[in-house]
Amino acid sequence: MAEGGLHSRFRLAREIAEEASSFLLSHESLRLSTRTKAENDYVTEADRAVEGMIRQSIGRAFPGDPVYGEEFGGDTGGRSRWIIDPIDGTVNFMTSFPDYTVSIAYEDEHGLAFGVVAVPRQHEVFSAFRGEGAFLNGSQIHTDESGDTSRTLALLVPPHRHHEMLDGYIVRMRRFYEIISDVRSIGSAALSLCYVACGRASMYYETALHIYDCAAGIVIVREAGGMVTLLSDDEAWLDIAASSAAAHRKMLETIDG
Ligand code: 2AM
Ligand code: CA
Repeated sequence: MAEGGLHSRFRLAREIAEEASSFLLSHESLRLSTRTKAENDYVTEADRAVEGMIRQSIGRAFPGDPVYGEEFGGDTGGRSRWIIDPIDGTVNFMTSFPDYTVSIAYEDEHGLAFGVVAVPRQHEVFSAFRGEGAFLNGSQIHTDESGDTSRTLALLVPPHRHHEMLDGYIVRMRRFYEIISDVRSIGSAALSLCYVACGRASMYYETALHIYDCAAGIVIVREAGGMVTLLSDDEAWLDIAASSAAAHRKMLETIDG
């Protein structure tokens, strides 16, 4: 696709993310309409409503574009597709914890082309287009490349849906304490990636994610100067390590032990 076509999709993605953000802020009461999809895996009326809105807007502007989303599935591996998560951090939304996001990405034959992550409660929108840098509310952002991780945060999220994997993760988590100041666990993969992108944390490590949780955030980290390694390549089970470029080797060594 010509760059013009991609840029108009990027513009649309930013508009949609803002609309979805306003909708979620004014419909937070929908958090009470929760259903359980699987153990520790929930969906609210808001997840479905927002995915419907996003699909409608894409369909109106670009009929025929394949869309892959968490709630309604769709195209999983074509050459070009939208990858959307209407609410990343559903448990946060459900419990009124403020860290939930709307995540919209686009992938073409060269890989991930752009990503937009809106954070309704913080009135923040992160976005990045391949080769053009990463932005937070219009200002360019960069990873923390100071190289000294001892005063920075690592975002570590134990595998809460796979308790059999907890022990191994906690051993790795213990090693992280040797190289960083402290640990946080946000509960939205998209937001965790954005926090690495803008230097609020220097590392993020989580396992067993889906591509829609992290596609937009991956572009944003890379365009902010950081590095992302996918430690597994199954898009329904992604183990992800993201950090500043300066800290990436140290991070991978810490995971490997
Ligand atoms: P979600 O809120 O869209 O479900 C929190 O650790 C991260 O894990 C969030 O990005 C969350 O996305 C994701 N997550 C929650 N349940 C999941 C599941 N069953 N499979 C994969 N990722 C999930
Ligand atoms: Ca979701």
